Amino acid sequence: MNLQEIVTKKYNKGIADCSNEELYFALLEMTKAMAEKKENHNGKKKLYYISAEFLIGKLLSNNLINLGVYDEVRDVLAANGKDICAIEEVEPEPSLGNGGLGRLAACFLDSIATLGLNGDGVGLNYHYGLFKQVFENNLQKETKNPWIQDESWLTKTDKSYQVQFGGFNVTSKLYDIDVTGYENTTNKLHLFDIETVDESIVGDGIDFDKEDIKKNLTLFLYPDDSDDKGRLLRVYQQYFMVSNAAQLILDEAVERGCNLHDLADYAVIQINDTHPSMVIPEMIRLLMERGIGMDEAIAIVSKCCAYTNHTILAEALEKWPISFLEKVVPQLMPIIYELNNRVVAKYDDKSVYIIDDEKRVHMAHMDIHYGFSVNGVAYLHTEILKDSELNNFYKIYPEKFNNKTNGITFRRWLLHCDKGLTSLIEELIGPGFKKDAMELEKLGQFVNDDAVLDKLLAIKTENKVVLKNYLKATQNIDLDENSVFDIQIKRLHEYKRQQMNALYVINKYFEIKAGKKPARKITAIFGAKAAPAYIIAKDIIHLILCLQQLIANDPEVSPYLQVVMVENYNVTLAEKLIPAADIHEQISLASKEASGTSNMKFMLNGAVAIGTMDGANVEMHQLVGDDNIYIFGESSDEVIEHYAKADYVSRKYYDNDADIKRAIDFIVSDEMKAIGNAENLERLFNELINKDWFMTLPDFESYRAKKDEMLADYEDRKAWAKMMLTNISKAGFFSSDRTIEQYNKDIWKLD
Ligand code: T68
Repeated sequence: MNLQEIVTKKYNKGIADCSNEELYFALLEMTKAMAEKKENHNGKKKLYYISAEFLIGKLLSNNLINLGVYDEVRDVLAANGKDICAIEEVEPEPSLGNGGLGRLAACFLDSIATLGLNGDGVGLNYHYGLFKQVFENNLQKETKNPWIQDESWLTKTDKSYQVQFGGFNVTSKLYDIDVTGYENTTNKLHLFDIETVDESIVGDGIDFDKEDIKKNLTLFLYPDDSDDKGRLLRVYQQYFMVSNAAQLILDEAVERGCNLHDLADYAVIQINDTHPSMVIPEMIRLLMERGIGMDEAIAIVSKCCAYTNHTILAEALEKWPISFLEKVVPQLMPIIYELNNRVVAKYDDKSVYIIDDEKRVHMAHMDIHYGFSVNGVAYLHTEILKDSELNNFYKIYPEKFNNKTNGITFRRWLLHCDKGLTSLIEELIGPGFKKDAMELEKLGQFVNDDAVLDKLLAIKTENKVVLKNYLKATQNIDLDENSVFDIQIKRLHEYKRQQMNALYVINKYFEIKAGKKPARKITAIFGAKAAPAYIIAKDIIHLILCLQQLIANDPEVSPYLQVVMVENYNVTLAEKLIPAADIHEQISLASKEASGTSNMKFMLNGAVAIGTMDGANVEMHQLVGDDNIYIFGESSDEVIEHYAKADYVSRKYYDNDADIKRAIDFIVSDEMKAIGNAENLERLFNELINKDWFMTLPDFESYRAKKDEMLADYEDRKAWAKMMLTNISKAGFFSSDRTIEQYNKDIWKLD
């Protein structure tokens, strides 16, 4: 049925007479029906990408693009006086992830379907996604973030499993979301839920009774894990996810003709970070229940499971106390003990044991011993895993380690979010880049073509105006499209160093006050959510919001400098911010950002990076060369050495560098305290001068100098446009289609 037919059936009126809301639901119905028709795979082997997070974002436009009907639908709507962008606004965003890891999983599903591979995602149907951020008195407040409506992308299936917890069991219900590949097959995202979840136990905020598991199991993405109750709930969620996944995998394999002994010919499981790691003992348990002996069960599962590591930050590598697992999943403990005993019998190096002396289970260790592949997410990250973080494992299993540099889906991050740029590219090199991203290289021939460079600059300005209008309408923020848009959007974390960007702003503020005015107004745009229990991260948000207010109200400075912190940064906002960026900030402390993926999105949309030699920035730099990226700061080797020697003292930088001292002192100045809270500002001040664990201060001078150089270069508009074009032309490598082809070739080996 076409749109008009659905509208007639649903509402008995014409498209022109429908509200945007009615049209959204009609399009939802149409899209789901179209996707269903394209289903079905008959490959023998199937991939299961298990992840606690799938940050899918809004789905309407993306599905219309992938199904090849976007232009047609847009035109039909326009002919009836309707604007497809306004209809997109009706869709609530499913924010089922925290950040990069969850968004990566969503990009991967898009590429898996686009490449026609037989692979589904498996996760949880959280009723409330990542909290909605609101600013009150320049502080972050968290509120709940519902996304499920009566009619939604979810389709309730008749699949249901029993999941046993210590002392009680639950019955699951499976919901599916179609994953449409770009002009190819449709796969599924399987999201498990239980029907006893009770949304009424939450007020307006995000607090709820963490102990009533039947009512809260899938209520929230990432319940606050700063206390034991929250941490236990995480374990319940993780086991619920993997027990369902394992049952589904075995059922489907048997349906396809598997006899369980040959499971590895039918199923491959990608474990996305350690959140799904319990799938290993659970699969072993289920195979034993079905009559397979322990040795063989372990061998089978070890041939099916592959693990992706996304971080070297120690606090994120999950270690669950045995007491937690005894309580939640007592049936797994004998298996986990056995898995550990086998390691202990073989190696006399405690650092590779699954269970440590403090009676904690190291989930990553289990994955490495009992999986066949371990991968990092960018070249540098994988090298660090091999050389230091996981070196003891690398020495045992060098053949298991491999790199898979992250990627992004160009459907969402170019075709959907930057339609102007997409048509310019198509005009120049034809449509081939939509299927083969490496064709973007062909843009290289236009670097000296003035007409092309002018068009590129004009598209950027248009995108800046679109962002300006959107932020005015939705957040009452005023932007100046003639200023430089310098954007840092990502989770708030000290290692990502938003605080260093804020110190730059303060320094610039002083320079302007002293009469040293920038050639053009600078708009420093931030977007970031802080984990609800991450105190210093919230203090950094407070600092940025206070600076925003202080500078906006200072007539001496505001013509030259503006700070904007957008509220509730999410995928939808990213889609508007990224195409409008001139400069993007990738300034993590070298060695700490495993890869980063916003760096790739910005590059593809013609922004120029200022960044450290960290994560995938290293590969970006290699692709575009010194002349098209602004690199500063200490190298990862130098940083790792500082940690090893414990020789960094932030106080020395504060005492010896007048600019640094002036900027940091300003945080606790009377002007700032008149706007913000002394407690938050003082805590941040003390953290910076006494600890600064992620070494902001040693890199500050080189950062400041590099950014000033960049801003000066921006004034040569032609030279800048060349850099933009070069970045776009080299972005093909970062397509998630390339990443997925590599996963398939080296790890999954699907037909
Ligand atoms: C990110 N990790 C990496 N983790 O930080 C980023 N972790 O460099 C990388 O590009 C991205 O993964 C994709 O590989 C995360 O996003 C989490 O969100 C997370 C959440 C809970 C616990 C641990």
